[in-house]
Amino acid sequence: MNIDRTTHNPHLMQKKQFKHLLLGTFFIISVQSNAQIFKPQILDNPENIPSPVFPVPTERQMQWFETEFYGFTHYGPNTFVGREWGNDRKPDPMEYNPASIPDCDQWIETMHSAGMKGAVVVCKHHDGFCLWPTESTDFSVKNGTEIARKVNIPKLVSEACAKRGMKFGAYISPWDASNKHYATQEYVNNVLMKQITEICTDYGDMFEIWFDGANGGGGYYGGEAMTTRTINKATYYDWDNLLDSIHKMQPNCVVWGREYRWCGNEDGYSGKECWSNFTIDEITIEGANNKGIEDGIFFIPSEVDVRTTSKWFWTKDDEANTKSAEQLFRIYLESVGRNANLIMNCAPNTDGIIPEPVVNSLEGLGKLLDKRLKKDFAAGKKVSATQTRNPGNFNASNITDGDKDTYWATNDGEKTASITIDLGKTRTIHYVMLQEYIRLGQRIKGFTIETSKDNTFWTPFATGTTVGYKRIMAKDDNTESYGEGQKARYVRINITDSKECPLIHTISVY
Ligand code: FUL
Repeated sequence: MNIDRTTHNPHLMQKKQFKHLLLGTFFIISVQSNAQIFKPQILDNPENIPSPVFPVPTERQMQWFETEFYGFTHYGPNTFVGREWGNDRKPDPMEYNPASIPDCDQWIETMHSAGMKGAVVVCKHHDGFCLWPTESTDFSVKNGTEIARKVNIPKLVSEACAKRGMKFGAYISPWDASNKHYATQEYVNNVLMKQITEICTDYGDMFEIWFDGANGGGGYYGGEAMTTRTINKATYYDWDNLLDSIHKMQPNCVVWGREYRWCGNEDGYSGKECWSNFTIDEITIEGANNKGIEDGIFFIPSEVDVRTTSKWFWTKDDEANTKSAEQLFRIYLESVGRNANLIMNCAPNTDGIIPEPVVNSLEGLGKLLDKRLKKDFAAGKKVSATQTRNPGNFNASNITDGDKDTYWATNDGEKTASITIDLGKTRTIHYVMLQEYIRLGQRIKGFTIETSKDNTFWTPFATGTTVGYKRIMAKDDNTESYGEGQKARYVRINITDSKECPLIHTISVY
């Protein structure tokens, strides 16, 4: 593979940014002491743009964050044999046995009704079966039943997404329990890489690729059932090389474990304090996946992965465990509302459709999102702030102008401030949503929210720590129920601590 590690690897790029920052600082110091001789460009900042607080997101990470909420489909041989992993069976392509062409349009329509903006489709799970006609192995639809041979799941899903303007992503399990080359270099170079290449070149634009850290060790491996073949996950898959190659094929696609991270649980919540800052040695730091690392030097935001039932693959019995729309709404608040993206599993059944109980809950979720988080009482309303960065275009009115590219800021060194929004009339407030301008880094470390009917007497609403891309605060940060709300005309946000001058592009009130 022909790779340029410096321009395509975000970690090397972030290291480079850091080095430039240090060099920049040195340069400023050295030119200042020789001010008569040089007129340094580096000090020109006519718009008074605040300096970044590193690490900062790449453009593709920004686009990923803006996708916020999307679906996951676990479907394949496991669906037909009632297993979650399927690593203990002799690989048999006939096990994947759809009676008719699966209705992928129904999958995506269901996700759309829930308010999702994309779909990540399992193309190959741990059992190694490929749901598209790959050249990389015989264990695929190519050697399946008459109907299976006509079905290409990534193709059908990508087309259904494109039809609705939804984004497309893919899951490919690096661990392959049936491939006889697994644990050798041959597997990484000629099996896994071939599979990734096929998926990244044949199905249009991708926004995310999921690699999964699971590795059961054992597997069938073409005859030697359950032989333990452990690998060193940190080195075996040659992550840097994979990352570079994927970006060459899919420039907008973020890569699991490198450009976004697993949130540390499958129960649907991110930490109340959640930093996108991280390190790649997270294993050594307790709880780091869930809350990030305040001073981590890499920008690797969190993604919450959750099931709508209790299993990843469908079984008839498990339909009874379908979470209610209210439960899914709470998960939304505790993921998207806590500076993480949310990927929600929608498992199709043996008839090739997402079953009715799950459809009902997802539609219900879409309705709750519309009812509770759509009409923004603060949109276009009057805002004032105790401090505003000057000179420049950083007025508090930027916070309610509906433009994510304009933001309010304070002067350098001013790390606390209060912002007051006048809603124009008394409203019943359930949620306050805050968004930092994270293109220049996640900065806020503490804030409180208060409300008032008369702009004189204030009642506490909630207290939080960091904000990031998006933080949705319920009354007392209690996500358990919708509650009564709090009646008020004025909302005041007090920033109590920040790494550097805080930058906020939007505050919404619902
Ligand atoms: C886990 C896997 O082992 C599960 O089967 C599922 O695919 C989930 C999303 O990730 O690590």
